[in-house]
Amino acid sequence: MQTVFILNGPNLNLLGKRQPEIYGRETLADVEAGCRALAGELGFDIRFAQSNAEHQIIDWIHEAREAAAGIIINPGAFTHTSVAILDALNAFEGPVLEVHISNVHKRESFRHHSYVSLRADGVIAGFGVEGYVLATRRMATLILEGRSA
Ligand code: CA2
Repeated sequence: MQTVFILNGPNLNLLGKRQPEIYGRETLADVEAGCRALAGELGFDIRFAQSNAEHQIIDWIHEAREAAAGIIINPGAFTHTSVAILDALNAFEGPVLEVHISNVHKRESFRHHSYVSLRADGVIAGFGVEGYVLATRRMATLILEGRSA
């Protein structure tokens, strides 16, 4: 069975515990459960992970080169700063989807630019944690398209 990596960057471990007006009340464990259930219905497995360390996220993206059919990533604040994560994603051949819980374009101007968007095949922002589920569904389509290409 194919695996999709769902990677989360800094501070997302606080989801559901702080700033619910921006990020909602669901925890990252709730998000993982929702994605896992849908992925199961769609016929693939997920590996769901979060780290506050940039090098850890880069190492997971490198692992994905051998182990994942696609990557869904919410890089947190690294979205706006990390050329290193962009470089790692550029070395991954499968589909990449970028997710943001909040609508970054409605927030401070430093959140309007994403290095990761230069690689992402699709971007979801402002759909709350539902964005992860929508990305999981879209990933199934992209993986199927990849198989027939
Ligand atoms: O909207 C998103 O998903 C972000 O990637 C979240 C990042 C932020 O730096 C990006 O600009 C947009 C911040 C993640 C912090 O997550 C928290 C969750 C709950 C409480 C506190 C922080």
